[in-house]
Amino acid sequence: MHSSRVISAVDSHTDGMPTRVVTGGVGVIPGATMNERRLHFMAELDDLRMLLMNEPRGHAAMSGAILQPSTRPDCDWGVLYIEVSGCLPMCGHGTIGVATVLVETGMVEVLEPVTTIRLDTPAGLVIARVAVTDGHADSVTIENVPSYVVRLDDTVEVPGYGTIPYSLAFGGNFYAMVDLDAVQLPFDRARQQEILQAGLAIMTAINDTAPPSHPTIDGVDHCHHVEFIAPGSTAEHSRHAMAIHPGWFDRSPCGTGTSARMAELWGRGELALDTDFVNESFIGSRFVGRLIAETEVAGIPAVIPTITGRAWVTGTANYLLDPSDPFPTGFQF
Ligand code: PYC
Repeated sequence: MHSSRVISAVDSHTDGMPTRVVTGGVGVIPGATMNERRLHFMAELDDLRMLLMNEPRGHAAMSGAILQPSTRPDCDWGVLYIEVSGCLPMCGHGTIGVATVLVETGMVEVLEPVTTIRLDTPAGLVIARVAVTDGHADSVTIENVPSYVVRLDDTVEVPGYGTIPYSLAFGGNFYAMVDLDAVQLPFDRARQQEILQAGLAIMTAINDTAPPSHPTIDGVDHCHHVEFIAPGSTAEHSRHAMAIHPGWFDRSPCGTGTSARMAELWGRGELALDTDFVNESFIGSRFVGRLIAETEVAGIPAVIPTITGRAWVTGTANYLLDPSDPFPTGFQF
């Protein structure tokens, strides 16, 4: 066995969506903040993301998180989110996976019934409260970054689809929210390729004509997620198909997407603070969200969401790179 790299990881899934939590073999990424580390990683170290996310070590819907020492004195760990599509500023299912792994491996001091972990993410401080019984992480509630509406009831011209009504909100990433009826497709996984094609066309049209930009987080300036809202969804219980660049669906109910959706409903006056919102994924798994406070982002009215979900550890591994491997950055199929 020959290896030029050895990366240690604990694999998990959050309500169906994988998070490969990298616990060793990376070293400290340069940067004074986690967002600086994210920008440095994307420019200089992206080979590592591709090695761990692409086939054959990952797959077309792979997701992960690299643990780092925190850059701020008030946090326990820093987190860099990695996916097939790049490095997200924040990932809800990934944070629930990270918190579960930190508790179940003893990488934080574990307190019962609740272990509180403060995480330094590229999008800002995220607090994870883990319900623990006999060392087992039963569920995780994350307090997410401020979430806000960018636009309500706008339209975009989408080649092949016509004029599509949508709203756009930030919940850690930017999300376009579109009624599935607007692209005349049913909420049916048998039609996933058509739904995906519509989602990719909508995000391209938005990015070409009116790309969003976060006022305080550098390099967060595009929409790579389209949340297709299923018919019959309400401000209490919503079902959706989350189409993500470059071509996959979130299996989990998407923590940052749930946050964006709650910000949108709050912006419409349809969701009050301290009220449960159940968000259901394309595979039927659920997160429970709440808005717990109002705040602002560079003068824009915003809300603080919490998201509750569950994750399970699925394995531990050392991922190797043999110097003669013809696919050192993997491949997408
Ligand atoms: O849970 O925030 C999330 C997420 C983003 C992309 C996939 N999952």
